[in-house]
Amino acid sequence: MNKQHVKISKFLSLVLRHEPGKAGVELDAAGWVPVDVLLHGCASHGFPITREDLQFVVANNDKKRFAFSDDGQRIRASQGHSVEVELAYEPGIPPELLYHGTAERFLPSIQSQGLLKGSRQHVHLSRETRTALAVGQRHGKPVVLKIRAGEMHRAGHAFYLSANGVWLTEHVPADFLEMDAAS
Ligand code: HQG
Repeated sequence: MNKQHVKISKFLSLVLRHEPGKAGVELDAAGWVPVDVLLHGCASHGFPITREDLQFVVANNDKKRFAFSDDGQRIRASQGHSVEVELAYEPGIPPELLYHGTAERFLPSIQSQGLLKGSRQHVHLSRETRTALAVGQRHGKPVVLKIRAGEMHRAGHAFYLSANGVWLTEHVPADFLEMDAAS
């Protein structure tokens, strides 16, 4: 992706996850918006995107953040929303261990409350420590937490795998967390 593609990807994240009004569009209950409506809305809000660029960004986005519907007529973000959406992923069985990257300064609060979804719809967990580390770095001095996801699932917590490979859950109680991912 070139610089322009990254700019488009960031704008799409804003519109499709957080503030659809920035492009004058509305998401349906599952987070979808018709592609034509989106392109028209972006253009009329000072951010014109060609259909080719949109297709390129969806296909080549580093985290595959966006997906077209099967008929190609609609688009949505696969996860990461702060607006309320019902993504309708099937509950799944997570790997025994998952990881979450955060900043060191959040640890005391995480230790007492567990992982909270904050402004998003879910807590986001990664299969790999490398991804978790990169996520944590965005917030400050990174720390990678290990989540005993298999145990958590057996204790009745639902997990969902997003279309782009992120594991989602409502809340991770502190009991299932290990502060030192290397241990
Ligand atoms: C922290 C990226 C204090 C949490 C990534 C995180 C991800 C607490 C921050 C996606 C806490 C929320 C989401 C507690 C959690 N006390 N802090 N009890 N519980 N936190 O950005 O997971 O590149 O909403 O650890 O790949 O960092 O945008 O969540 O540090 O999948 O596609 O509160 O964003 O994807 O921050 O990132 P965020 P996140 P994209």
